[in-house]
Amino acid sequence: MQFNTAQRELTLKFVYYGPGLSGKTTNLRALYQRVQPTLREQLMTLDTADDRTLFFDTLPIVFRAGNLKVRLRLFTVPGQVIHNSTRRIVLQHTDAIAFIADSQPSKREENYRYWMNMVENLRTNGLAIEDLPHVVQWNKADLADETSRKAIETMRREGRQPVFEAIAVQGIGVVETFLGLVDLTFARIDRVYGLADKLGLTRQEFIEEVRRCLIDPPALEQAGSRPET
Ligand SMILES: Nc1nc2c(ncn2[C@@H]2O[C@H](COP(=O)(O)OP(=O)(O)O)[C@@H](O)[C@H]2O)c(=O)[nH]1
Ligand SMILES: [Mg+2]
Repeated sequence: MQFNTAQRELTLKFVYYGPGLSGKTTNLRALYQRVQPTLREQLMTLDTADDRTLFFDTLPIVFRAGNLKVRLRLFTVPGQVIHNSTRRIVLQHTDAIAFIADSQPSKREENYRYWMNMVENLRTNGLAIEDLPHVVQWNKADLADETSRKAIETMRREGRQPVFEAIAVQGIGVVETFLGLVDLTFARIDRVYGLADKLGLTRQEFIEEVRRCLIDPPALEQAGSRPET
């Protein structure tokens, strides 16, 4: 988190992590479509960039909340095994993580491997997943089977983090995941930095401002996550 008191500017970094092809880039594309055009900057993705050194996607969203300027910087990591050093670098100074798991039964093992890979890469950056706001999105719900649904239910019951289901390619569940992460992140940095006091902005007001950035935002209860983590 960067908080520039003089400029009243808050910058938060969100990383979408997960195995290759789980739908991280698709999440950012779908979200981009739902952000009010005046507030979104360029979405840069590897698929469209000619520059081969660009190994991640990035989507900045800039808006005002009260008299505060908020910059949300969303990143994805490349999933391929060979890009681990890039994943590690993208994770530096991250404020929050959306782990995009693939609901296809054949991807069970890979989801787990990439979760462990993320934990390890966080550790080398001096970060711990337990201390970071994070949500899990089970994407490709259209390709899930009974065993995937059971795994998702189990994870929900364990209650370590908010769990969302999505079909990112149809734009389903994408905004809910994002808002869940925003909410959790604000709660966390408020607790650590007393942000609400410093900004004169409550968590509810903050999430309302973020919802205002979106076209056709979901109802609050759908976007909600657990109240405190
Ligand atoms: N069936 C299905 N396909 C999806 C879904 N989300 C993404 N995809 C497809 O999965 C492939 C990989 O998606 P992409 O976003 O590039 O994955 P990334 O490697 O995690 O960035 C693409 O062909 C997407 O169209 C989904 O919810 N359902
Ligand atoms: Mg991608």
